[in-house]
Amino acid sequence: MSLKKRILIIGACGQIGTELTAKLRDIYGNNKVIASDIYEGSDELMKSGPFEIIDAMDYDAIQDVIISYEITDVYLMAAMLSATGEKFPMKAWNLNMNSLFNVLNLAKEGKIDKIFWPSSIAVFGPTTPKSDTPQRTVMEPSTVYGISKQTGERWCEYYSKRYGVDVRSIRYPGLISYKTLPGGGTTDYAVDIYHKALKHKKYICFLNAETTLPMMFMDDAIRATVNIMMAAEEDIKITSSYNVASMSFNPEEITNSIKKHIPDFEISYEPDFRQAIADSWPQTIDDSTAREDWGWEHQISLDEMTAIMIENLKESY
Ligand code: AKB
Repeated sequence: MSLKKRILIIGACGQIGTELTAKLRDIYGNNKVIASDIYEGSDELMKSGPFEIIDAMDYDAIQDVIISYEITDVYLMAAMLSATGEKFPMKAWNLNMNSLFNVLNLAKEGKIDKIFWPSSIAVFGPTTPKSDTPQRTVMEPSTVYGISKQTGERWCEYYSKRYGVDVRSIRYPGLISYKTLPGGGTTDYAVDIYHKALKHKKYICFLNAETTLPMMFMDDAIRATVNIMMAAEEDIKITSSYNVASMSFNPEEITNSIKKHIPDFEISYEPDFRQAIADSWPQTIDDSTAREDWGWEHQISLDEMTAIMIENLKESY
């Protein structure tokens, strides 16, 4: 582990950023990991190490923090997700693209060594094969978020090939965690359902019963993120973004998993505009390239995740 490594996380107070900050502080030491966001985060995050207010679209603000803390690696976690992006298309495009160009250009100028940038299963669209979606396939995304992630992937590969920028990326599926709530995504139901099951024993789902989507427990997502960043540069053969997968389920299947703990839990369905987004995405993902190139392996299944979620959330209700 490099003693000189100093990490900046942009978007540290969001669903992934909060847990990623904690994990990287465990690995590299609290003072080596600078958390940043446009707003302050939880007490735990704020007190466990340095924190800076940064707007991900402000190149100068990012550069100032990079210089003053001698940052080597940047994790750019700020983004507007699929459902909110459909409400504010230009805001989503501006945030998702400008923030990426800021860090790619800082790396191109030699001010940082390495970037992590998350892509998503949203890069795929209605014409993509839905089962075992391959690493390389048809990609015609139909959401602003998906278009921004697909474009971002092309730019990451371009900066890597043209300027030698070390940028690493994975296509996250829907992420489920008990620590931080997601915001503005189409897969968010799979977190909300646990909260409502414990609180009301009832949940009204905005997707229909048969909507199968790729999902992942947050611990697996954080491990994938840390592992791809630790992999040897020669093992990263894809510099756009890697497919990663662990489980796929639909609302009926997650309900059955919850019912093993809360037998009288009931779900009903009122699909809204997010149904069309979900219907455009893959159901299952082929992640064999990530497994071969840098040894990706998932650990947590649906029933294991349900047991962990219920155990950790039950105190709050
Ligand atoms: C969303 O639903 O928008 C995100 C994603 C799949 O990237 N969770």
